[in-house]
Amino acid sequence: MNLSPLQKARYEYSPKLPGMLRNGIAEICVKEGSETQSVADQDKIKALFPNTYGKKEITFQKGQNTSAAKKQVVGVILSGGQAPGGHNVVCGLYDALKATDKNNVLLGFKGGPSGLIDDKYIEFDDAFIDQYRNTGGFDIIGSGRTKLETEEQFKIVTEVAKKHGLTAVVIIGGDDSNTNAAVLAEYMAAHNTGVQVIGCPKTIDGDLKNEDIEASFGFDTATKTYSELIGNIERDANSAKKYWHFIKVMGRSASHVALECALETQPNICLIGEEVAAKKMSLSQIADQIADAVEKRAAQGNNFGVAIIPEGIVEFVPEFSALIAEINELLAGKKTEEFNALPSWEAKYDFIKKGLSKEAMAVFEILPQGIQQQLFLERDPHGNVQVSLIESEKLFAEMVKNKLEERKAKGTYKGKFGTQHHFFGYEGRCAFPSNFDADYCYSLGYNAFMLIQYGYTGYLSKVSNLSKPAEEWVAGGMPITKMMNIERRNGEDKPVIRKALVELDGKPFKYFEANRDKWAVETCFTYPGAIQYYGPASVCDLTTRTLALEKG
Ligand code: FBP
Repeated sequence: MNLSPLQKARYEYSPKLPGMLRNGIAEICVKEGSETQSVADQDKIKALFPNTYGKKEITFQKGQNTSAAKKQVVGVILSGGQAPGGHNVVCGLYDALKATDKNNVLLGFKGGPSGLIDDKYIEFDDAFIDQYRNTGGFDIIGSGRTKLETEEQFKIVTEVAKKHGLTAVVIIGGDDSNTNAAVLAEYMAAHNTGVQVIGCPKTIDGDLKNEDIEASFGFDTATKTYSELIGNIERDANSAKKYWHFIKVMGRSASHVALECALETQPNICLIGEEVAAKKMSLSQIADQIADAVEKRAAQGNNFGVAIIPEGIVEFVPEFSALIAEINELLAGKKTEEFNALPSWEAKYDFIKKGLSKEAMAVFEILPQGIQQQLFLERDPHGNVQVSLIESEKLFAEMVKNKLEERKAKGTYKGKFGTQHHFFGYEGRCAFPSNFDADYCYSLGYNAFMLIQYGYTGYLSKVSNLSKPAEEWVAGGMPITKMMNIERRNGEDKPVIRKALVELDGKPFKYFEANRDKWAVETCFTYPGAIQYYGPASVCDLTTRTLALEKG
């Protein structure tokens, strides 16, 4: 393997554990808290999880380790999109497992949840693990988006577990994967398999958080990476003074990533999907809001600026979601073939016009042609529009341009409007984890093994008090059922972990709201610079503004 100087140096980094886990395995004991209840729909969740519901929250503390000695064979999978720090979860799990008993075994199932079904795995050893310490990516075993959710899959997993003598499975994933971890834990308990299931909270999107889980791992590094790039662009914009930059950032649904980047970089505009939905804003109203800022800045001679657009924005615009729903319907089943066979865009446009309602067509008509075509070309395997592929940064740039031309014609606007577009997503998902993510992830993995060793199942590895130095972090576990409620999914009532959207009365949004009018018109850019790995803790160990505001 070719190693960069930073990679070599990062191998030497010792991730910081919470103080209570630092005294060695022999001195970690459990303090049980009170029994838990699900956040809503208690009776229904209890009925669905008779073996794993209502268990106690637990915290680890310094004291005589009283866990039963038993050989552990643990399987681990990475599930869903990459997030910086995933390798350290595996390393922390491995180190705790080997420190407890060197005969314990850690198997990594490859390519995500499907690895557990197809029985594709490797057994980790020191030499292999050491190549991945403190590095980004999920390439240690790969990841995938197969969902482990059906009874049939659980039966196969039980067989695979039996074959290897697995005592536990650790699932590193987002809200869906951890929901499925809870269902698998219940299945394993109900069938007396003796296999425990523990989850770890992952996603750069930051939407797996609640009163127990303060942050999902990867959010810190990904947002720092995007903020560095946005800050660089702001400085370029402020130097050249000739472009408005429209920057889309990842976040499939919630706008936490966009909001954090805005708090870090103070751009002129940042759209927040949750606010757009709450105010039922139309595309035209959003474009007007941006055009107002462009116009005010132009009046001061500032024909440049930066606008952050969250990836999931269009789904929050009610009229746009209604349009998408109609398009999905219009092309359902065989109608896609019929549509694709039409000889020209004009013929296709005619087909669309006949098929859509008047309201949907009115929205369709205001979209730039490139976006219109995208809506019909980029489809997922179920034939649905792939909303995350819509180039919303271009959509809004184009719509704002049209608005400004109208204003120019009326004589109210006299500026220049040159645009550049960017999409920051994959750039941040495999970055070297920040010190925060390196420490947090290692702690989550280490802690996950302690939960296994103490016999818990259906728990999420929980490390909290994260806005404080690692020494003061609190390690423990929370029954996943505590975070669940019933939601409608694909026409059925399902028990799920509630996805955390941006709270409009939360401190991070309130701070943004209190400052954004000034940021829109003045040039208040801040330049966070690159993630720092070495140097004073006040620079290197800082976590997100979101966490600082929420917990500060
Ligand atoms: P997870 O929810 O699995 O953590 O993935 C999040 C994410 O990075 C989103 O921000 C983005 O929309 C999506 O994954 C992209 O997925 P893919 O890697 O399949 O293109």
